[in-house]
Amino acid sequence: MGLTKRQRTHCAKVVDEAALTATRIPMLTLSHEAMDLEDAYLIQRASMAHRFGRGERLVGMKMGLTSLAKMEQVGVHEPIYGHLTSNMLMVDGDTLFVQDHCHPRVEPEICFLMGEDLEGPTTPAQAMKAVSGVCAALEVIDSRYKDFKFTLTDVVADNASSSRLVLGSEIWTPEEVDLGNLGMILEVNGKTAHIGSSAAIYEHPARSLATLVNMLAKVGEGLKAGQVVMSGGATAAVAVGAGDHVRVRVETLGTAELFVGTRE
Ligand code: OOG
Ligand code: MG
Repeated sequence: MGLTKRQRTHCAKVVDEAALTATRIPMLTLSHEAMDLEDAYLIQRASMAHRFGRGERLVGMKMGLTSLAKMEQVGVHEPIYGHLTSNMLMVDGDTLFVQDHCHPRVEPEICFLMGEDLEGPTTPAQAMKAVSGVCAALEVIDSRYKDFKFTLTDVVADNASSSRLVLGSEIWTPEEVDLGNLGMILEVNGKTAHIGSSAAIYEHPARSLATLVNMLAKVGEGLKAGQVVMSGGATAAVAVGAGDHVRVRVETLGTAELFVGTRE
């Protein structure tokens, strides 16, 4: 670890306040060059502690940068994970308020609902045995860094840009659907913005899930029954603004949608 505990505590407060107040900040690594990946995940966890202190609950985890399109868009080529909290959950068809975000982007995903606790090491097939449901999902990401630009450690410290998630209303059991190659279409205002496949999500969304569990096992953690897991954007994310309507259509699984508006 390159940073002191005091420096990590400071960084956690900076990213937490930036998210809370929707304020764009300079990359942490500009002032904390020595930050390594271990520091970054410790900062992420310390920033979550601020959220839990305000009454937010952990509802699940997400994988990020699991598709080539996502990696290329942000210039970081390594999968990462982040924490999902109760304040991030939106109901299918809800409105996202621009004032609550720095520069929101939306991406099409597939989400797992955990039916059982799951700890690594695991394989994709084993991990799927702990899944009780799958659904189409939209993730709203909102890097707190200026110009949406960051390094690997910066984005990890910023909780993998997590901001909101919308789960589709149709829940399927994993036995009912082959997740290997489902078509995924991201529509903005009724027009196709990106076309992808679930195969783009780390070759298979189940592989993304297993990788998450194996990453968590390295720090002695796992997933709990009832948690949700976002497997990662299948295509590049699209920037959205007030007035937009965004919908993902996933073959077989159905849709998830949100509106973007301005709080009066
Ligand atoms: C990092 C978050 C990545 C995904 O699905 O790939 C992510 C970012 O792009 O800002 O959520
Ligand atoms: Mg995502």
